[in-house]
Amino acid sequence: MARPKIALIGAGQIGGTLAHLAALKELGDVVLFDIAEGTPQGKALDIAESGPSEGFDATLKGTTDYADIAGADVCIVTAGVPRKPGMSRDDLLGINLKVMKAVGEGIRDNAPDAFVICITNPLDAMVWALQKFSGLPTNKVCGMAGVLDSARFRHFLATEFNVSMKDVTAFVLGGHGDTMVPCVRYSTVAGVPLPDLVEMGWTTQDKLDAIVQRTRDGGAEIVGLLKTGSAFYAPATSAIEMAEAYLKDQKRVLPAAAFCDGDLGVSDMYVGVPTVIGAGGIEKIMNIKLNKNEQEMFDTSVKAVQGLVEACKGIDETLA
Ligand code: A3D
Repeated sequence: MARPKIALIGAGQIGGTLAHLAALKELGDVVLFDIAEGTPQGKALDIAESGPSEGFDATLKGTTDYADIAGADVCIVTAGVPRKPGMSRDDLLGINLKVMKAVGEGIRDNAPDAFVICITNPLDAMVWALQKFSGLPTNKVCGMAGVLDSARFRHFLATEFNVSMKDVTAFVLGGHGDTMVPCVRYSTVAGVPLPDLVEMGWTTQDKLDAIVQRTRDGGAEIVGLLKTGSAFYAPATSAIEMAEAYLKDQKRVLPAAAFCDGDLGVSDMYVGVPTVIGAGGIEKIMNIKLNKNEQEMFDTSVKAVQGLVEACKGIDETLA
């Protein structure tokens, strides 16, 4: 059986890391696409030359021609520009919307059967626009943010409790922005919810609140340290987790920016929700119950995403 084909649209910091991880995990053959002539070809060759030492057989090809992504099983989109210090994700909207149009059409014309994972910011609005521009089914187009935000939350919690990352489950709902909703009640250490751990004296409410805020600011913290761009190792790892769930039909329960059609009270919009990812793409959205406080935070987050979607419609009339 032929190896799966993984097309990475954007060969920058995240794109290069995605290619390396996909090859190391032998998820399939990799095509790196970018408009910057030389960058995708150089990165593909560099990573391919690590194959003999690592012992992987995946092929890597760099290209500036969309024809090379033909028949891709998975497309991961990072094309666009990242944040610089002082910028919000929303500041990227105008530039990256134009990029989504070109990418959406490129995928539509060359890889219409692919499972598409968008990473470009502002995430929830860009994945919405990408689905519209590409015309692919909504269950085959999603955005990566929740896996990363949840991983950051889990990392901070495991460090605070001094327990294995493996035993900390957590998830984050809503838009990938300052209004994201880390779900404290649904986050656990080996099944024990965080509020119980506060009662048990494992941490204090103040410390937990600070961790929630640090999770919300997780992207900005890295941007502030790097100064020249945004996070790329953990974002790439998170998207690879989603791609693997699709390619291996793992039915993983992962938070993702998924198209909501009445789910969690949201309609005709992409927002971060718990999903099941398998061979059918986004196979299911878990319609979890939120309490009053969580619902208010979720509504605020949804409203922020809605504002960005409206801004997209204002910029490109074909989206209206
Ligand atoms: P960067 O290293 O600048 O790579 C972006 C690449 O896109 C560059 O190589 C560009 O040449 C290329 N590009 C630009 N326009 C096009 C086009 N029309 N077609 C194809 N390629 C193009 O950025 P990065 O890899 O660090 O980040 C990529 C995106 O991911 C940015 O928008 C970030 O804001 C976003 N990001 C999202 C998250 C989430 O959790 C959602 C996390 C981190 C970064």
